[in-house]
Amino acid sequence: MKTRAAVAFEAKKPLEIVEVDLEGPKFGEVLVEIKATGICHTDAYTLDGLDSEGLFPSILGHEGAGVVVEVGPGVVSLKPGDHVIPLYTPECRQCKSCLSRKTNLCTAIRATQGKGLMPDGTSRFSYKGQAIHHYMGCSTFANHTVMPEIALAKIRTDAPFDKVCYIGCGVTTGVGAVTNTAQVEPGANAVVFGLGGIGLNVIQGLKMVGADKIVGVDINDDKAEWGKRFGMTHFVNPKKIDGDIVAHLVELTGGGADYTFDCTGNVEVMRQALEACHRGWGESIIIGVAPSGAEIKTRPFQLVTGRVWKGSAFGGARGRTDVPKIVDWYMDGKIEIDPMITHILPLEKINDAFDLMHRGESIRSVVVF
Ligand code: NAD
Ligand code: AHE
Ligand code: ZN
Repeated sequence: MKTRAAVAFEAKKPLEIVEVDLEGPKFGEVLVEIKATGICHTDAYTLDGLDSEGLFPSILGHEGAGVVVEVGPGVVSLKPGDHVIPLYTPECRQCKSCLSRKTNLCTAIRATQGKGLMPDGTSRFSYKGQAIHHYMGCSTFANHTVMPEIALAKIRTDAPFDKVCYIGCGVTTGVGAVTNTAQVEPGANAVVFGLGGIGLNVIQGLKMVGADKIVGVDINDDKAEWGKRFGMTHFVNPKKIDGDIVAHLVELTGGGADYTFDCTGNVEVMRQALEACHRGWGESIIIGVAPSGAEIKTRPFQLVTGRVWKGSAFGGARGRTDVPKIVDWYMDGKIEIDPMITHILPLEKINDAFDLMHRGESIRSVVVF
């Protein structure tokens, strides 16, 4: 079939809207009509050529929601008409990682996914006879995509696509980093670095679990109001304080934070986040994705004296199990999504979404098909 897609033909070039060819679903695969997709900073990072796994040409996008159109042979858990959220972290429930119960990082199809291919080692997308890579196993910047069954979460049919698509990455990543990875307890104090589409969801997760002091740190003053809107109690712009940001935050949190979260992808900020933790027990969670080749550093003494460095991918969520529950949280008013979706655009305007993000003017832009 033909479908409309925004194709990344080259790094650092705008996406081009073209009609691509899409092969139907093979064994264990599902054809999905994407109804809406968010634009996450990770899409921009890959488009900017910063991802060591970045491939071109490809169809980016990993924060979508849509409807099952057709299922391939062997598919048992989905049928045409089901509403789904694509999962860049699948949940096969059979691999060593899934069975360990220690991680959400399912390994069933990770190798081919990282090569921009379906599990059988081929692509379903092509343009003028040339194969186009899939992205993060999702490629939601296309009106239709093919996904493995294990990478689709079935969700309730009354949830609005243009809101719950955000659960496909940003909401789950932010809230899940608090509830799954850090397991923040009521009364804890926390510092969140970077108040964008991820950081604000960390803040709403912290509020939800009953954190006490919630400090937001951002170099963009406009983010202060946004943070307060979702539960931030204190705002710090590192450019506007006298002296060292770490010392400032340690003082503000009465000796250091119980939990800190990096939602910037900047390795200098990651170090600040670790060092702003309380001696003896503070935990720092890295969520931000750093450019290819970047490395983190700190004095080992920081760890010897009890600070803990952790990372979190997709908020530690097991997608097929947890995503439908997070959709329920949204539908029941336990978490908010609507105010964070600052821009709704047609596919033809998708490059504007990247510009808005780079200028710090959006929280989340969503493309509706
Ligand atoms: P965003 O662009 O919406 O927000 C980033 C925020 O960080 C902005 O408000 C910006 O002003 C702020 N910032 C930039 N430099 C800063 C600095 N030096 N100090 C303080 N604040 C600073 O991006 P996003 O969509 O929220 O994504 C944030 C990061 O999380 C990205 O690196 C993205 O790739 C990553 N991410 C990771 C996962 C995961 O599973 N681990 C999932 C989604 C996104
Ligand atoms: N491909 C990059 C790393 C990119 C990365 O860390 N991705 C996160 C999700 S970001 C979503 O917006 C992730 O889940 N990583 C786990 C995984 O298995 O990819 C690189 O450095 O090679
Ligand atoms: Zn993302």
